[in-house]
Amino acid sequence: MAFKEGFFWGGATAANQVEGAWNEDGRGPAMTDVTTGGSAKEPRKITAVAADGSHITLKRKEKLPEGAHYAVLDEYYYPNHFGVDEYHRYEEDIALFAEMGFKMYRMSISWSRLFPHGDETEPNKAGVEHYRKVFECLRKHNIEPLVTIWHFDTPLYLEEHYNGWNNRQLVDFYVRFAETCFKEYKGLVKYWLTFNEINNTVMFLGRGGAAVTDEMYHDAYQQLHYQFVASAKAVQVGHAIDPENKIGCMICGITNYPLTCDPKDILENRHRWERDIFYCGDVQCKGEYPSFTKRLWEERNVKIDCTPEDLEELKKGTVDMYTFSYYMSSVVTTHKVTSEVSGNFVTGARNEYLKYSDWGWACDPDGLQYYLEVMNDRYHLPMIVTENGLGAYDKVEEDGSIHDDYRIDYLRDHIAAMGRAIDNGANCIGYTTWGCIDLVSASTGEIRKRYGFIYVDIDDEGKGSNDRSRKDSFYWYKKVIASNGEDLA
Ligand code: BGP
Repeated sequence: MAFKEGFFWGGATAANQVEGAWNEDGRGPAMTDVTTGGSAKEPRKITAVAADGSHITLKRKEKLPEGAHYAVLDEYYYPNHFGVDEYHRYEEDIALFAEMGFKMYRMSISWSRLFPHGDETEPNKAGVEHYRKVFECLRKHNIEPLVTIWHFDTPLYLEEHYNGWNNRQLVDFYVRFAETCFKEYKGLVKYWLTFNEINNTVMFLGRGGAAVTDEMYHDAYQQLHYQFVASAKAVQVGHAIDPENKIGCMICGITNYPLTCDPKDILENRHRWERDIFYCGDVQCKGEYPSFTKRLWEERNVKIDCTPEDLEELKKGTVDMYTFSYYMSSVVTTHKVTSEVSGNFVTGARNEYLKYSDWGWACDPDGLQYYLEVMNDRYHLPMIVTENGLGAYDKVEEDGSIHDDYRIDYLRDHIAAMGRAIDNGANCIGYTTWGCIDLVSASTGEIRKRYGFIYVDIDDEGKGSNDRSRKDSFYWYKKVIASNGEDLA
């Protein structure tokens, strides 16, 4: 009963994690192209050449030393260079999505495929035409594209020569990129997201218990501010080009719980929601910084570049829908934690009521229901769950079949929870599972952390036939969609 006619069932990917073809048809590199593979235990590295010519590696977010430059080095393997080759195989993959009955496919446009350096005034035609063909193919199959304009892939040139999002000029470069997308794909694409998991910039700080300096907080809030302004301007441009456009924010959604009923934990938990979740959502949905901003900035001596004109832009550029990823919940406490877990950019106490994935992510469908209900009350906007899924090891049987009942269980429970939230009034209009086809993991760079309904025969070193095959979950999801969420068995 929960899902209305026309509910957007589908799946989601991001350009840098599926496309490959990293240096084809004029595409410029992005940060992921100088990022090695890793694992849950071994973080991915960023490769560079130091001023003296020696090869060095950096941690994510670590600043490039004076005189150094990012570089692809022969001694490393870069999984995003090949992805799962979707750049060349999109027709086959979209046909498989259509076979499952997808109503919506969430994908992103690689910024550096359209603007190889990011600061050009004219786009790279080959890049523009590539996505036109992809959208036409989706339309042919009656699949509505949902397009993320920025999914973690600022052109490397902008990172190196402009200091990335610390520089206000990025706002204009981004808006030019977004405007190009709105103009070129008018009539083909109607649903857009400005920034993927925009709140990661702040949520990521202190991951794994690392010390976070005031300067790091300053940079994070400054980068976010420029992204908010860029997003707000893009929303206005998008509406002006086509009033039919529906443009959303995309928040990394984590449901936080207090570990104890100690009022200090309750307050700490509330403040975690404010910093990690509401801060970005409020700016993008309500058009102004929330009242707790002052406290957040003062706590960390943050003074950002923010003009009265910027605040006007934020007011004028609020989003049309609230979208978010949801994988897990997290536990917050002021007490000493004896049993810790970390996953998806957060660290917290273990929740004894939940099961954890092989990568330490808490599986918590009720948390999805809770999240949807909270956001429904707060923003009164249509919502889409734009990412949800289970990263797991899959085993291919001798006959080629893949029995991924653990994935089916995870998705079934989350769809049921989403249904309960809708029954309780939440205006959720769509659900695009993450990694509907196996892809390169964003956090670890692994392929073996698989999310797909569609298996891709490739390993972490890029070896394999790259052939596609259907997992059990493929047939299951097909049934779910055909019954509009009624048949979850
Ligand atoms: C989100 C990102 C995605 C995706 C997903 C799964 O944070 O938006 O790009 O990768 O998480 O994470 P991972 O790939 O690290 O398993």
